[in-house]
Amino acid sequence: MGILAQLDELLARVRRLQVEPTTLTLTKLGDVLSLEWTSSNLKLPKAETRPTTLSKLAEPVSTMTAQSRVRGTGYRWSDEPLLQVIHLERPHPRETLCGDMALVARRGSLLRLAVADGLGHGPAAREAAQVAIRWLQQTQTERIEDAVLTAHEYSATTRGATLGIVELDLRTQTVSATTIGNIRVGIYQSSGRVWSPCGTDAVLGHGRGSFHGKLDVRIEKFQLPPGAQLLLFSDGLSNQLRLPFQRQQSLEELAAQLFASFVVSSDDATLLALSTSR
Ligand SMILES: [Mn+2]
Repeated sequence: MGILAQLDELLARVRRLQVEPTTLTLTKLGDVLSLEWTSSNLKLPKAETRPTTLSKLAEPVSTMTAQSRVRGTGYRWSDEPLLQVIHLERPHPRETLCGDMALVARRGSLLRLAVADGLGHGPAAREAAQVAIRWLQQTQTERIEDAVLTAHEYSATTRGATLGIVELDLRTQTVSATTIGNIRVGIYQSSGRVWSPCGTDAVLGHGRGSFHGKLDVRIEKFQLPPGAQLLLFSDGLSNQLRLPFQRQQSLEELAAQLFASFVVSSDDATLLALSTSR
């Protein structure tokens, strides 16, 4: 499929979210064209009614706050027509800046994704997330372990952040991932979550240099099953997050549905969704 056909299909999908993309960016990297759309005020679908057994456990969900100020960004690549990434974020209801930040960076056959959640919310949380993501951006060519340790070191001057980071090898469909603190990383299929890395219960930027605070970066690998979705999300979305029973038309719609159904009203919220099959 040529990039123009992809663009057509993409615009049709984004239009189904009842919004025109505010910006559309085409970038040429060698032979590969990358396409990125951004919309600063996505309209979300109605939250899906959750089954009673789950809703008892679930955290309260405010559709009021979910319906506004959701920023969406989508990524496609001309040489990988089935690969796509969607990033949705919304700041804490009382803040203007989101204290979560995300990274989507492709280098040849490697795609690196990250979500950083600055502790608390507001400008200081944003700064912590920004420093972590900036250093992860600058260390893309390094091994994930080294990239995380560098981000950890430079985050020491901030209030700290939690982190989820994933690298997908597009040739082998192998996912390498870890989490530092409570960012959720998971591979989901229709039956539910099939895999999550164990990660480390720590905070990026905290305890640097101290004996007990030494950051243990544990990278785990998993083969991405065909048709699965890879999700990264901050604790602004409920840990109860599951794929909806009704299959969505597109990744854009799936991400918007998940965001609307599982966003919590008391925090910044970020969802990164990757699919290699729709
Ligand atoms: Mn948070």
